[in-house]
This record gives sequence, C-alpha cells and structure tokens, in this order.
Amino acid sequence: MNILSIGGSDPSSGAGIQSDIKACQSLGAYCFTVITGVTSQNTTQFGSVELVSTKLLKEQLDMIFSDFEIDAIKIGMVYSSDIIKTIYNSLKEKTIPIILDPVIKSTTGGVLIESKAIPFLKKYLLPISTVITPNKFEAEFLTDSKSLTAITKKLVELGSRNIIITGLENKNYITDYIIENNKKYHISLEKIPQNNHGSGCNHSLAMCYYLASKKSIHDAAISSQKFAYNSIINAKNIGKGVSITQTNDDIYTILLRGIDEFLKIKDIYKHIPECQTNFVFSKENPSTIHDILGVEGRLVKSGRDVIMAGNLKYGGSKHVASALLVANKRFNQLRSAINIKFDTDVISKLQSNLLVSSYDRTKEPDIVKTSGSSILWGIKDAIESSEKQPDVIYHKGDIGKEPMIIIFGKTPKDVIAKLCRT
Ligand code: PXL
Repeated sequence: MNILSIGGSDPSSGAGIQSDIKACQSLGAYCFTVITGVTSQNTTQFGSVELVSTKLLKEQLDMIFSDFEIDAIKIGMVYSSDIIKTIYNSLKEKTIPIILDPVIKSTTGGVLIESKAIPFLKKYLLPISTVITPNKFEAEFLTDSKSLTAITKKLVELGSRNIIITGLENKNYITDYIIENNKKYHISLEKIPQNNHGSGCNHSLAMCYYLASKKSIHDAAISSQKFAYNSIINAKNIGKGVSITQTNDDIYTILLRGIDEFLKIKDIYKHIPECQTNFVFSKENPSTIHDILGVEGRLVKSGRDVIMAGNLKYGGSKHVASALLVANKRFNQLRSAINIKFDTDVISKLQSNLLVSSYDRTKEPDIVKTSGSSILWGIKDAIESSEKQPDVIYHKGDIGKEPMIIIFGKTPKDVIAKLCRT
C-alpha cells in the first residue's frame, strides 16, 4: 500500500508529515512525503513557517508520480495560494482517493494557512477531494456558519463530495458527523478528556489508508475514528505541553490496556513466577511468534510491585507466544495468553468454573527435553487430549523446570476476567 502525504514538517513529529510517516508504519503502509513547508513548533508553542518554492514543490510531486504507484493521497498543511495551485495542477486528473485535512491552526495556535489562501483552498482543493476531514472549528471557519445543517450545505455547495466533521464533543461522547454523498449519519466513541497533538492528522491519514484499502466511506470512517481514538489513549506526555498522540495498531492498544488492568489487580505480585510473566496478544491466524505481541523483558516482580520491564514487541515473548501459537492452531479463537505462578489453590479455583487441562513435563520425550521445545510438546499434548477449547493449561514442572499455569482467552480482557476468578 503506497500513501502520499502532502503537507508540512513538524519537528515535534506529533503532527504533519512526520506523524503521517509513523501512522503509515503502524498500519503497514509505505508513506511518500511531499513537503510544502517547514514549521518550527513544540508541545507548548509555534514559531514560524517557511514554504518551499513552487518549483521545488512541483519537482517533488513529479518525482513521486513518475516513479511510484500511489494508492491514495492525503493533503495537510498547504499554507499559500501558490502551494494550493501547484498541488491542484498536479492532482486534478488523478482518480485515486484524495483526502483533504483542511488544517487552519495548530494545537498551540500557530497559523497553518494564511487567510488570503482560504478562497483558493475552497475553490481548488475541496472539489478534487474524495473526502474532507475538518474539525468543528475548521468546518465553521470555512463556511462562516455555526449550525451543522448550514455548514454541510455550504461545504456541499463548494463541491465537497464526502465530509467528516471530526471531534464534536458532548459530555460523554466524541462524535464524527458524516455526509456521504447525500446520506448523513454520525458515529461516536466515549470521550477521552485529554488535550493532544496529532489526533486530527492521524484521523485523516487513517481515512486515506482505509479508502486506499477499498473500504467504504462508512467503514473507513469507523476505523479511522477508532485509530485516532487509540492514538489519544496511547498519547505520551514527552514535552512540557500537550501530549503527543502515538499511533499503534489495535493489537498494541488492546494489549497495553490489558496489561494496565493486570498491573492494577490487588497483590498481583503473588501470581508472578520465578521466570516472570508474559502477557501476549496475537494477530488473527498467527503463523509464527512474530505475529504475536508480547512484553520484551516481561512483567517483572519488584518487591510487592510488578513492573513492565520492556516495550511491547511482536516476537517479544518466546514461551507464552509459542504456547499460544500451538493452542491457536487447534482453537482459532484463542488469541491471548498469560503465564502465572503455579499454585494448587489457584488451580482448584480455576477448575471450579473453567476448563483446565494439564500435561506432565516428566513424560516429555528426551529429544524434546534437549531440543528446548518442551512448551510446544506439552501444550500440544494438553490440547490434543482436550475435546473442548481449554481456558487454562498447567504443568507441575520437572527437575530444574518451574511448574506453570497458562491462562488462554480470546482477548487480554477475557484472560484477565478468567484470572480474576482465582
Ligand atoms: O494537525 C494539523 C497539522 C498539520 N500539519 C502541520 C501541523 C499541524 C498541527 O500542528 O503542525 C505541519
């Protein structure tokens, strides 16, 4: 998948083309970048903007289009009428999806388009865009209107085909209002009370990606809203001002939330074995442990605390991920797992309402013991002797091998719910 992002450079990498490169990477797409200008900004302030010449802008566009097949284009900061006309001339014949994020001001109040360029944005870029993604402020500003009905009427009159007005807030929800050809509808997610830098860029980039992936406007809008929402949940407070959104895939966001929940369980340190804990979540139909996200460095006991001793990484767990891989081959719905300390009390509690299976490590064939693949052997053994999808598999250890419990589930949340029955 090849995405072209046309926009400005943001040295904080929270927004603009740097953010689009990161978002593409997390979605598994390649991001080409045509830079309209360079901004100076951080999480507390905005400095200035310097634009590239129209000659250099045109050359960048020509270089990309003469060499690569582009699946969809996103337009961000355009700033001046000259930049707008140059982009228009290069894109006007294109038939691939074009997503326009009509950015006007940065999070910290910096100007991203000069006022005399606004009529050019409306005249040239609105009509050639498949979708525009203004936030509430931008939609109001572009149409000089307040009500959603008046805003959408004017945007349609200006030639917009599909419109997503993002981030309409009420007490508990954040809503995107969508005008798709003549259909109007809205989609909502619960509100996250947090100011951030980058969610608008992430939303429009995701829209670009999902339309390039041939999703319908409706489905792309839902996925993009979720992508932006996740990027806010995972935002990091790395500067002195607003948090910078972090784009990750769903697997990452869901596992991270699961780990947060796990770490909050009272006295959870009592469940951590000598060899420590890993908590994993897999893509659908994993073929190797590199399709399974785990904690590189594991969840480690430190006194009465448990800490995450590394980042989440595909292939970050060997043992628990290998166990899940085997379990998933037979029971495809199992996509998450955690290992906890062996304890007979825990086993009996789990047995009272879950399907618990086991294997005997002392029965391991010698060849398995020396080849180091005993976890695969054991899980296979337990899985094969289990008619139904097991929730838990344990073994009582062997000389030099710590006994262990592994809890399996569909999602990290499911695994935690099972764990909480102990
Ligand atoms: O989020 C819109 C945006 C786009 N492009 C650049 C920006 C910003 C916001 O700060 O700086 C370069």
